[in-house]
Amino acid sequence: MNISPERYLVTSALPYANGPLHIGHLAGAYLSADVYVRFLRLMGKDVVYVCGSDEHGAAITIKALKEGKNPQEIIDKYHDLFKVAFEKMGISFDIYHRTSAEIHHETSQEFFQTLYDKGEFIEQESEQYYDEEAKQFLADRYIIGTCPKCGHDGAYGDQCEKCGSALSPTELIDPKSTISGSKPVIRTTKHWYLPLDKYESWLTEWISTGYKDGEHLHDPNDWKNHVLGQCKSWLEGGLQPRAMTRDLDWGVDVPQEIEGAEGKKLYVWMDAPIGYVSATKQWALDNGKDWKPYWQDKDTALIHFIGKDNIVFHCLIFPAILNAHGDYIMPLNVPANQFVNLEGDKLSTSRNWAVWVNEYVEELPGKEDELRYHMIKNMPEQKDSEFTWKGYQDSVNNELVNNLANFVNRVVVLTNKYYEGAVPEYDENLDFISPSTQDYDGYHDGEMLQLHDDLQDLNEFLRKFEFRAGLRKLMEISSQGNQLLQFNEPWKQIKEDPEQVKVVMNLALQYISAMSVAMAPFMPFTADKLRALLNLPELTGIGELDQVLQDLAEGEMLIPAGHKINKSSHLFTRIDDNVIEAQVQKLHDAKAASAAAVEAETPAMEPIKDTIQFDDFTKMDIRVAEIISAQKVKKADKLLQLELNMGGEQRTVVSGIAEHYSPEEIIGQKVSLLANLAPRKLRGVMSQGMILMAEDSDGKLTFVDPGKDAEPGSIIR
Ligand code: B3M
Ligand code: ZN
Repeated sequence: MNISPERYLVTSALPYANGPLHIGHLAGAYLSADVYVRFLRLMGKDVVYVCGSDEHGAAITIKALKEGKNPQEIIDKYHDLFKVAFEKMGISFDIYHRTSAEIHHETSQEFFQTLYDKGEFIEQESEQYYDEEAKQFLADRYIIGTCPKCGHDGAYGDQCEKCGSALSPTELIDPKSTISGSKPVIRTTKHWYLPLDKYESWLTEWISTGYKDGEHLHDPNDWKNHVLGQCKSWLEGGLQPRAMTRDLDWGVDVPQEIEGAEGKKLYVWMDAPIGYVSATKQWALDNGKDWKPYWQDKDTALIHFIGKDNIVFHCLIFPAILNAHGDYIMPLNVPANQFVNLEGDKLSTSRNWAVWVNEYVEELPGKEDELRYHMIKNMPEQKDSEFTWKGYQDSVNNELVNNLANFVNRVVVLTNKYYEGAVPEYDENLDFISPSTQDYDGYHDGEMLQLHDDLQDLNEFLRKFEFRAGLRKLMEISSQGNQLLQFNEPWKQIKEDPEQVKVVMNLALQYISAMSVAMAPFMPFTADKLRALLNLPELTGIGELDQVLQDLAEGEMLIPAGHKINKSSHLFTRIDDNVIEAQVQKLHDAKAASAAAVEAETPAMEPIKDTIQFDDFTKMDIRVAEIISAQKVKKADKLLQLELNMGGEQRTVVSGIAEHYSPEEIIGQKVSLLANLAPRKLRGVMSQGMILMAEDSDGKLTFVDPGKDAEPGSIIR
């Protein structure tokens, strides 16, 4: 594998434009990628970082249906929200694109056409659910019914969210279309499939050895274990042909030249990853560049940042598509993250258990780096992690304020106090004990080399996608800086040994200068603040870390003697308890409100009684009857005595409806009568049957009305 590729193409998963962004998304695919690309740029690498909104698929149309809007309104709304959230959080895409763009439709159609022309697809007929009222085939997510595994009655056609089972729509008991509510029927439809089974052997070799077509493309040891594990388990389970088209009315059209394309769209997982390519094309157009080397030159490192739920698509299906096309490189790595939980529970959009990025940046403005810091520190790199507001507060108060901001503040304040803000010149030959090496020799130089090595370690962590460790290293450097001051106590020494203090203060200033660059991948806004405080040039973000390393290796100063810095201002401020308490309260309130809304929408239903056989049902004789007279039953508030016309005969029935209907208003009402119920005496009146009534959750009764045209005496079955 080439460890210093000519260029990098870095992607973050395209978020579905059907709901706002929460901190779990942020930590999964965006902060990780952003730290990485900022680092690469600071090391002078050629890197393009692309992303955009995923605007197709059932995820979008279902949301539109729920909100009574059209899909275009939905994608516009969330695309705009994403752009604001990402920008505010400093996610430094080179382009944030969208899959509804024309260039994307063209690009994905070309892809499809190429695969089609090369004979890579197989055509297959399948039986699929069709909604006769809505006149359309139903995507798996459009069908709900009862889970055959656990009995949950809201299971989707592809998955039961209660028990987690993967399902196919035909397994659902009592399926219903979510579009019209009607019962769907099975129809035959034809689609183009990518025969993944055919690619299984090269995919297996590529994943487990890094070799493809005799070429060594990557070292599998560089891939995360959980990513390899998921791939291997898919491969061991055997790959199946996968449909690359859908019967839908929202998405990228199958190229119309292809016979049978009418009404068919590309499967969203066929078009979405090609969104990375079309975004790169648009970026190239906007910047006068060529997009091709980024996707087609072997010297490019293609890296996909995603959450763990997207692994199979990025490690198996998309590579298979790229390979089938023939002109494209394979991803060098797919450093997927696991999930973030929130205050002890899974993040959930539907239960409104989330910290929403757009709300965070509004409610805690200027604290973007605090969130970045805390999320990177707890990034779910290898296993799920947990966000708590208390943990966030501790990170800010104990680490950012007490360690980092405190160190910087002491250095800046003392420099202003002792040297009127000018970086002190020092005597290079002045030797004294070093806290880190316990050595008397070449104190300043030794510390500078130590700093170099620490930054080199930090680099190495970031290169290996170990962002938590990289951040820890940064904070260790800051702690060492604090120790430097603590150990040498310049505030005491300034009287006794001012020459020694100059060495210490000069060194401390070199430290914070180095940190103003090294922190930029993690906390770009704070890096800018610190640069301003030090009166150093604003970061371009290009090549500066590389320069710092070179300077340190060569003993060059990062901030020269005599350079004037600015007056102190605080990099971070403490987060008070009330801020945290308010956020936790808000979480619980939002969750309660959404639970209440769900309950209001779906009144608790009484459980269905035990199954009966058809024979049991046919024993009941239910007839249409008409009320011809009604009167109150003496000494019984609830009962009415009714005379019914049942066609050939007349019946007397006593019914418990007096609290719901007055005798006058029901004359002429057609009812459903259980006519062969054994007669029973009620308050001295023989009742010959029972009128069927519907009872709502408030206990209100209404007639089961067979309709005014129903003939008295007709059988109901
Ligand atoms: N939109 C799924 C998701 O948001 C999907 C990712 C596409 S990446 C090409 O998790
Ligand atoms: Zn289930």
